[in-house]
Amino acid sequence: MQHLKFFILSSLFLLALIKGQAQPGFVANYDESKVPPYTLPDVLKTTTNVAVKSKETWENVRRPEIIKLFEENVYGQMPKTYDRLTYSIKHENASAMAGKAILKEVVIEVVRNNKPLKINLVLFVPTKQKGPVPVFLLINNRGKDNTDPTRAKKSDFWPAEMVIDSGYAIAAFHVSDLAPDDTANYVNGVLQLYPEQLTANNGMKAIGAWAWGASRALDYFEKDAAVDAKKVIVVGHSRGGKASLWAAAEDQRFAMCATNCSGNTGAALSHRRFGETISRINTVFPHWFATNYKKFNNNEDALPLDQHMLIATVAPRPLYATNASKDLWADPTGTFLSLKQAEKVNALYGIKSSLPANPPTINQPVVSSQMGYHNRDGEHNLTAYDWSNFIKFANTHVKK
Ligand code: GTR
Repeated sequence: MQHLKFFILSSLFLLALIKGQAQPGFVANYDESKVPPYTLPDVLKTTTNVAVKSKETWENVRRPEIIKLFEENVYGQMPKTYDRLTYSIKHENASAMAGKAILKEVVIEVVRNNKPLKINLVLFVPTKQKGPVPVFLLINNRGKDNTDPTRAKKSDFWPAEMVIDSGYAIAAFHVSDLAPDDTANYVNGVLQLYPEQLTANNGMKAIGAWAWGASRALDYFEKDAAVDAKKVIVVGHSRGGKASLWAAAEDQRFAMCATNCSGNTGAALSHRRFGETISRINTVFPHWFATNYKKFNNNEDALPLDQHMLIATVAPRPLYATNASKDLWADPTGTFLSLKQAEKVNALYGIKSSLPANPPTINQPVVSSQMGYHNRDGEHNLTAYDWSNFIKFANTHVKK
């Protein structure tokens, strides 16, 4: 009996550890009445307290200031230069998906200081479409079989057929090509090209590396006439959703961002301390964010920022965020509030803000607004439902 109890308890602990939710002594708050009072920095007020009233001041002063704050305190620097980027097509199939698509398996090679890095990109382009097409790019943080180029295995995590049928190209790369997702090995990727990042307190780590990889995929798209590099939609789920948001913030060439169930240090507000918190994420995933971010463990009130400001840096480009009803860990309310706070940047561009005043009910997607949102019924995941709304949203705001 004792043995059985021990077995069950240790299995549960192991499961929690795998899910990344175990941290001794950590109890997540899921009670709205226990959210502490907090004050968010205003997206439209500079650090020297100047009100931002024009898109010029936003673009020249406040936006760069916010990006700097996130580089310094959260995700680390984003290296912008390299010595060389080349690519080769490892495999091509002109009649993939029963003739609906062209498959390209691309190897992107980036070199800096004589050190090479290879990024494997899977790309399907619809055959029916004339001219360059917009493309959805997934930062894949789950199994590589989710983006099976042979299509023997199909997965709603990357529903390539559905996206192709909707007239978009679809691409993906795996995070492990940039930074393996573990504390010991994350250095064995792009950080080998930028070793100075490893010793800097504001050096990028895994999430920064994945976002950097998304920009290199975009560099490739600029060389491929089949896709429209001005219409690249960067998509990520959860930890990948934190990276897709950071990629869209750092690289204004991305035309749209989809950040799915990205939660803490993704789209949700940290000041709320609802569900996952900064100390919890930094403890269980010490290899994700810059060393400086650890200063804010159990110290949210000292943050000179919050995630609404990051969302604001994507504006006026369209952004779609999601949650799942059973995924309170990722704080659906805090995500919606974050979007609401960021919405006012669109007004500087004369774009009407049209998110509802309160979070929409479950399975009520808001797709007409420049900032879109839904809270899907169900668990923490990236599903065909989520993708179908990204497509509807992109049809309105990107494809046109
Ligand atoms: C969790 C982590 C979240 C989220 C998630 C995932 O364990 O706490 O921040 O990133 O993993 O990526 O699925």
